[in-house]
Amino acid sequence: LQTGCEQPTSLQQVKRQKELIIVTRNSPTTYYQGKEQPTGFEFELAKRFAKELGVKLTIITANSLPDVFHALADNGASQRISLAAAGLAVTDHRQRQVRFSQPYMDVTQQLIYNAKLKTPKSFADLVPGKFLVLAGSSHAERLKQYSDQIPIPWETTEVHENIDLLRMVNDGEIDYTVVDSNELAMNFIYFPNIRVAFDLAPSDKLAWAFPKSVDASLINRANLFFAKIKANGTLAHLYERFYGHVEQINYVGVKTFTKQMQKRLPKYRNYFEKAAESYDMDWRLLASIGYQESHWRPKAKSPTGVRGLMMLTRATAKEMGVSNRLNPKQSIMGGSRYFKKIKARINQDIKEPDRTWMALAAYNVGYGHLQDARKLTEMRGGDPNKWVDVKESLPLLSKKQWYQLTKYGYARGYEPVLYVQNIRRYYDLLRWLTVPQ
Ligand code: VAL
Repeated sequence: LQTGCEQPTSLQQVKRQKELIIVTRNSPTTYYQGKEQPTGFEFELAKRFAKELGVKLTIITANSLPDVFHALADNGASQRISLAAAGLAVTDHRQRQVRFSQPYMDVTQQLIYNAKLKTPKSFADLVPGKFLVLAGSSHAERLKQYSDQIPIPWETTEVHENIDLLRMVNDGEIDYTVVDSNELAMNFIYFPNIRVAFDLAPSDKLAWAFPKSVDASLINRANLFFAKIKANGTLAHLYERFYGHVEQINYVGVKTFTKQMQKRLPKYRNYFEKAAESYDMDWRLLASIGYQESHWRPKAKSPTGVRGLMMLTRATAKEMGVSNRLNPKQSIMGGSRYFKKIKARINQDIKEPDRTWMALAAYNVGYGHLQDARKLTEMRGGDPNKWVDVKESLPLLSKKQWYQLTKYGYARGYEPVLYVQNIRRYYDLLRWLTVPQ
């Protein structure tokens, strides 16, 4: 009838303008500039959604949470913003202002305090001090609901991000804050003085927010997209990439690490840098391997006969031209060269960073076992080129029903998984705490 004059749907609109414009926050869990390109969990999701729609992605960053919602509300006007992808929790209050997609992640709000304070078991235990949360956040909304139980005043800020609040608690500038569990998981390794007091029930669901006035077409398309990436493992893969390896860190480990970074590492840093230069690698990765192997102790020894800073076997040492395994320089050069050699054997189809994780696993458990685990991964319907899948199969190498199917048989398959996890956490710390040369 009058199709020609009808308003385009929100989905048609995006396709016509050939551009998906989203608003987000610049933060570790959402969107930030990585070493070479932008990254962040929300960015990676949005990038894939835009690709699926066949349009280009444009990012607008809001300076605060209230600004995220203003940007959405003003959307019809000039900015043409389609949605907000900003780690947003679905809350009652917000549901009156915006429309949410299906959730893509569950998180828990956690009360964070400085370790020198007494552990609060509940709000009633909070002692007078500074309690700060993000303005307009799901956290502020939750605190309002609990207000009759909270004995001290709390304030909100528009000028900080949650990462700042964590640092401020760590440094004793404030006493309490609330952040989401995913934000804490990703960042607490950098803040040894913060602790979780308790969870603020119930848990929250994170979703994308759309302008209230919008028709359902783009939201439906986003829901389809979420259903698809849940089913095909993309979401799990992204989750592992951003949050996977920090889960099991313990505070003692971080403290010892940072202590040894000042005490032992300076003596060997030079050798790691030389080795990295010779073999075209990041010295901080090599140093992380060295820490995992021996805590940077050149005279380390194990009952199985491996020794030295990089814990080389006699055979490997010989192959790498190491005449004295207890000489730290030789050990570092030899170990790095050996790692390089193993890495070169890893299937060319495996992309970074998975390539590095697989090489580390092979360095730890042996190349043959890694290949076995990759075959098991394939048999089980996983992707043998993805670390997130292969690390599920490695532990099966210690179970007979599985190892009897493999070429190289039994292996302590849990070890390489822990090994890689530890090294990734040390590597994160070193990248955070050292300035590149
Ligand atoms: N999830 C919180 C919120 O919804 C923050 C971290 C964005 O307000």
